[in-house]
Amino acid sequence: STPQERLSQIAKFSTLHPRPEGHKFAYGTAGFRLLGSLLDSVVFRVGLLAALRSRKLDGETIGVMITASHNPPDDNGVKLIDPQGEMLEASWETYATKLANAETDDELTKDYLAVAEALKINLDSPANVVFARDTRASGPALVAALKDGLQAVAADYTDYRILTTPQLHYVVKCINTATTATPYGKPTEEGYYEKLATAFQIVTMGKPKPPVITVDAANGVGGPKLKELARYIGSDHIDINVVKDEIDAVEKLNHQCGADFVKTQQKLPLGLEPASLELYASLDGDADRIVFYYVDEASKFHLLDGDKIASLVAMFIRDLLAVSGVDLQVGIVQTAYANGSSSKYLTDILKVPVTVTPTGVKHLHHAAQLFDIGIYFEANGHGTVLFSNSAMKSLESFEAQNPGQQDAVTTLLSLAALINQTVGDALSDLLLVTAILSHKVWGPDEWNLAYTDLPNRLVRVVVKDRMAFKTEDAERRLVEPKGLQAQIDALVKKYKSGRSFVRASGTEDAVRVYAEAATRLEADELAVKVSDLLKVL
Ligand code: G16
Repeated sequence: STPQERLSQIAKFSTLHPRPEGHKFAYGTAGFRLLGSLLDSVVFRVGLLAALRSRKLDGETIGVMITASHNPPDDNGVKLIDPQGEMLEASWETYATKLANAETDDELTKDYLAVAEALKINLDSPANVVFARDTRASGPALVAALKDGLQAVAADYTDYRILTTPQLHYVVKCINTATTATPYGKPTEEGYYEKLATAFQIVTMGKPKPPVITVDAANGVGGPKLKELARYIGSDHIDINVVKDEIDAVEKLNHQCGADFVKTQQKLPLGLEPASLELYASLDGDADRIVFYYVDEASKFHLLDGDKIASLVAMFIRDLLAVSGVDLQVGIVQTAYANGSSSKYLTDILKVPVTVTPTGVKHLHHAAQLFDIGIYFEANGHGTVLFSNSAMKSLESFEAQNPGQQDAVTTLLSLAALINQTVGDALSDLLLVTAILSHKVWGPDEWNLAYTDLPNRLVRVVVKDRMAFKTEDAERRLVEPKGLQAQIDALVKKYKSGRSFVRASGTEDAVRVYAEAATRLEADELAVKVSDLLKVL
C-alpha cells in the first residue's frame, strides 16, 4: 500500500475509537491505567504503537497486556511487553503518551508518522504482536479496540485470551528466544505449566512435602490458573487450596481480599478463618504479586511480605552457593517501602549488597540485572530473581567435586527454571517459597523468625494535584512541594527508629505516605501527622 493509503486506513479505524474529551493520558509505572470506560481510544492507539515497536525491532514479537492488576473492578489498563519479556523500554513511554493524547484522527496519523520517521522505522517490515487480558468486565471490548489498532496497521497478532500478566511475559520471551541457543520454553499456557511443574518437582525431589497452603486469588485470573498449575504438579508434591476464586462475580475482584488489601491493611482477607500456624497467601488481580501470612497460637496475624520473601530467597541461594563452591555475586534490590529491619538483616546478617530504586518493576529489574544473581522484591510482593547469562554458564559448566556440591548446583539450576525470569510472578514465587520451606522443613513461623518488622503504616491521601509531588533519592525525599520535606524531617526526628516518605502513586490518583517507627502506636501517629501536612496544601 502507498503511504497515503496507510494513513487513511489508520484514520478510518480511529474514527471508531474517539478520544474522550478532557482527559490527559500518561504511560505510568504500569502502563496506562484508569476507568475501563475511558480506555477505548488508548488501547486502540497502543495497538498502533505495539506494531511500530515490533517493526523497529525487525519483527520481534511484542506483548500487550490488558489489566489493572490491584485496582478496583471498574478500572482497567494496558501495558506493553518488550521482546525479552521485559517492560517497555522507557524511552518509548513518551511515544505511547504522545499517541494516546492526539486530539484528532489527523493529529494521530501525523504523530504516528513522526514516530516512524524519528526512529527510521520501515513501515513495510513485519509486525508481530501477542496479547491477553485479565477477567475484568471491560476486557473484551478493549481487546476489540486493540485488534482494530493492529488491523489498521496490518500487524500479525495472536490472541492468548485470558492469562495472568506474568504468563504473557513468559510467552513473549519464549517466542523471541525460540530459535536462539537458549530457548526459554514452549510459548503456550501449557508450556508455562509444564516448565514450572517440572522445575518444582526437581527442586523438591527427595524433600518432604511443603506445608499445605491456602491461597486467596483476589477473585481474579490467578484462581483458575493456579488450580491448573497445581494439577500439573500433582497432589503428591504439593497441596494448594484456592479460595476467593469467583472470577464471574466481577465486582468482587480485589474487594477486601488480594495481595494489596492484605499488605496495606495488614489484615486477613474478608471472611478467611485461618487455622493457627498454617500458611496462607494472597495474589493480586493479575497474579504478579503475592504476600504470605499466618496467625500464631494467640491468633495474632503475621505478614510475610515481599521483604520477607526476598530475605528467605537470599538466605537460601547464598547457602546453596556456599555449599556448591561456585563463585557468584548475589545482590538484592528493594524500594523505599522495604521495612528497615529487612534491609538491616540483608546487609548485616546475610551480608549481601542492597540497592534501592524508585517504585516500579522496570527500575528494580534493571538494577537486579547488574548482579550475577539479582533478587528484587517490592514490599508489596512483586518480585523475582534474575540469573545472568554468565551465572547460568558458570553453573552449567561447574565440575562438582562431591555429591553435596552437585546437589546444590542442580538445585540452583532448577531454581532458575522455576523462577519466572521475565517479571515478578505470583504463581512462580509461590512455588519458590514453598520449595524453600520444604528444603528447610519450616512452617511460616520459622520463616518469620529471621527478623522482626518495624511497625509500619501506609496511608493513601487524595490531593488536588499529585503531580506536584516530586521526589529524589529513590523516592525517599521530596523536592517539591517546597518546604514539605523539612517538615517531614522535623516530625520523623521525634520518633525512635522513625522513617517516613511521601510519593505520588503511579497507578492511582493519590499520594502515598509511608511511616515506620519502633512501636505500632508511634508508626500510626507518624503516618497520621505526615498525612496531615498534606491536607493543608
Ligand atoms: C504496579 C507496579 C508496581 C507498584 C504498584 C504500586 O503494580 O507494577 O511496581 O509497586 O503498581 O505503584 P504505585 O504506588 O505507584 O501506585 P500492579 O500490581 O498494580 O501492576
